[in-house]
Amino acid sequence: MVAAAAGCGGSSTGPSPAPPVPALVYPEKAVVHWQSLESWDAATIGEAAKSDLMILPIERCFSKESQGILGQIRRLNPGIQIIGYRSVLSVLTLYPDTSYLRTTLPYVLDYYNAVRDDWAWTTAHDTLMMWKDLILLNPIKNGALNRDLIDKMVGLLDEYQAKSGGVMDGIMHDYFMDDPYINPYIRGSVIGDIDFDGDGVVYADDSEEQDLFYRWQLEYAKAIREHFGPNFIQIGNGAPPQVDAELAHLMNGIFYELYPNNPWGMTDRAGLLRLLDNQRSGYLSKAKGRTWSLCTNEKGNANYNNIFCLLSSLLAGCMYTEMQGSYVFSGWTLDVEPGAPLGPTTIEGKMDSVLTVRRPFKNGEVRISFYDTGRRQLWLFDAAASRSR
Ligand SMILES: [Ca+2]
Repeated sequence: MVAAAAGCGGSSTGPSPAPPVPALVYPEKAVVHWQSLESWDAATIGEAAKSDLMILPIERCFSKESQGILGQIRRLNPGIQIIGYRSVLSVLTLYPDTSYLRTTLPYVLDYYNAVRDDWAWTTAHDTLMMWKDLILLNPIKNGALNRDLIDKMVGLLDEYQAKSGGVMDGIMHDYFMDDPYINPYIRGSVIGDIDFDGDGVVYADDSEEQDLFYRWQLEYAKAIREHFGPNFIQIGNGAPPQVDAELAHLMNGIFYELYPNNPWGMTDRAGLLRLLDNQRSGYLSKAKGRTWSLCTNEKGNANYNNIFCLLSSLLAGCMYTEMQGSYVFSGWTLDVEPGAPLGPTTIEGKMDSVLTVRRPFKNGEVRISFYDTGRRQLWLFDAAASRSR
């Protein structure tokens, strides 16, 4: 744990000899906080330090205003992993006040400038936006994969890691895409069609362009792996890491957004079965001796989605977070103390009647069951199960 205490995350000089991180406390917590840390008091810092992993926007990881608080958290929990969140293949438009960015969030400004010549343009020469203020970058340059862009992104990450003493233990990619996504709310304001390679054939009709779009994302993840080594944790959001073994193998964990339904509306049963399947041995690669997936749902509340995330994490051997309507960490409210797992997760029953997923722990049993429709029927930690054993 000395390496983590010293703030050493990934290394550009090769694999760091990090020991496996044993999970000592179940359930395993992860903090997800996509805002400034400035308002965190001692109590919040103490609660955050109870987690195994913490995800912050990449620019917040590298901000001087965060360093004191991140240092306190590392002192309280030397095993915690600090992960920088950044959107895949895109850049935010800049607010006019760049002097604030220069002093407080310099990574935002340097990243913006680094990729300034890589914006994607539509057939009508409009900027290609994915979300409000988020511009898609072009994965294709001169008809081939835009490797310059990958080099610039990895190079800037390396520069900031070095300057900060390796503050980040890994990166979260938000999110991998099968195809470019333009949010329906802004589609009306994006004029023209997608044509990354500018050959006059729009993306929807250009299979070579489609292939390069996806391939770029794989090569980006591969470049980060090669540069920062096997113990630099990569966590992927989006559908591809859940279904594509090639991409999953480049990842060490999956960020399950809006779990169990995910943004594309799976049934609760399908969500849990997918989670369990993804955590099978060998699908994701290990970093620091383990994988780093987490169940999240910002539409959470204690008795529904948050507890479902917690129970699912115990079944799948991953982490969970609690959220109350936003990506702002506000502490822990659930109180489940299962102790260590005593055996593997088992699935009983049938898809056309009731399906039950269970796992024994020292202090009881996790049990989740579903109706034939895939809707959840029962989800609990049953402490009585240990007394009857
Ligand atoms: Ca084209």
